[in-house]
Amino acid sequence: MTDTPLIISCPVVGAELTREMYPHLPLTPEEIAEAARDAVEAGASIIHLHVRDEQGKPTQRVDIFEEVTKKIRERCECILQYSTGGAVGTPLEDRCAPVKLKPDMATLSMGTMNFGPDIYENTENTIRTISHAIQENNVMAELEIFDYGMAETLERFSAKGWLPEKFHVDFVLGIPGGMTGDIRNLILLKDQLRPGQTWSVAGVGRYQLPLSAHAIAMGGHVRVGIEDNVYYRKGEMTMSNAQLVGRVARIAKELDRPVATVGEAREILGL
Ligand code: KMH
Ligand code: ZN
Repeated sequence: MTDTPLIISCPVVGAELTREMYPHLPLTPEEIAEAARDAVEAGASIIHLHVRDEQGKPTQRVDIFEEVTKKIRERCECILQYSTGGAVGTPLEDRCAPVKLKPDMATLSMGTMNFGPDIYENTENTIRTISHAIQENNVMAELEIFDYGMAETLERFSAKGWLPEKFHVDFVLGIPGGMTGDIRNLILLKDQLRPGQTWSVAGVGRYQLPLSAHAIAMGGHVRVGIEDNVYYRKGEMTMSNAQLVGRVARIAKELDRPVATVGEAREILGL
C-alpha cells in the first residue's frame, strides 16, 4: 500500500442531471459553491466543475464559470478543474471557452463514444483543439479515459506531440457505451500507463464505491460525487456530494491512506 496521500476529486453538479432525477442537485452559483465547500470540508481537494444557466440548464458560459469560481474561492481553498466536456452535444467552441479563465485544471476527453442513448463526440480535431486551448492557457489537463481505445489514443497523441508533456489521467468507468467498472478493467487501464503517471478513477453508478475502494488500495486517486452517482447505497439517494466524499475519506483512513490536503494534492500533481 502506498502512503502517497489520496487526492479526492468531487464532480459536484455534472451536466446531465436534472432536479427531477436528483432533488438535491445544486444549480445556482451559490448552491454550486456551497456544495463545493462542503465537499472540500469532507476531504475533496479537487472540484470538477460544470455550471448551469438561469434555467438550470448546462452551459459553458464564461460569465457563469467566472461567477461560480469567485463564489467557490470566497468559501474555500481547492484545485478547480473546469469541464471542457460540457453536456452531450455542446459545440466545440463553447467547450473551450471557459479555459481562458485559467483554472488550475481542465478536462480533456480522449475519444468519441456512445453515452447512454447519445453520442459524446470527441473527434481527433476536437481533442487537438481542446488540448491546444488548455496548453495555450497554461492549464493542467486531466485526460478522461472512458474506454480502452482511449488509453491507446493517449499514447498515439502523445507520440505525435498533441498532448501536454504533463497531465493527470482519470478513468471514467461505467457509462453505458464505455468500459464497465469491473475491477479487471481498472487494472488493465492502469497497467497501460507509464511509471509514475498519476491517475484516478471515477466509478459511475453502482461502480463508484467498489472502484473507489480499489483505487485507494492500488495507490491511485478517487473521483466521487453526484455527477457520476446519486446513490449512497442501493435504493437510497445520497444527501449530498459531501456525504459521498466523506465515506471515501473514512475508507482511506481505515486503509491507512492519508487524505491529501489541497497543498499536498498540488504537490502530487505537480501544479
Ligand atoms: N457530460 C459528459 C458528456 C467532462 O466533464 O470533461 C462529459 C463530461 C466530461 O462530463
Ligand atoms: Zn464532467
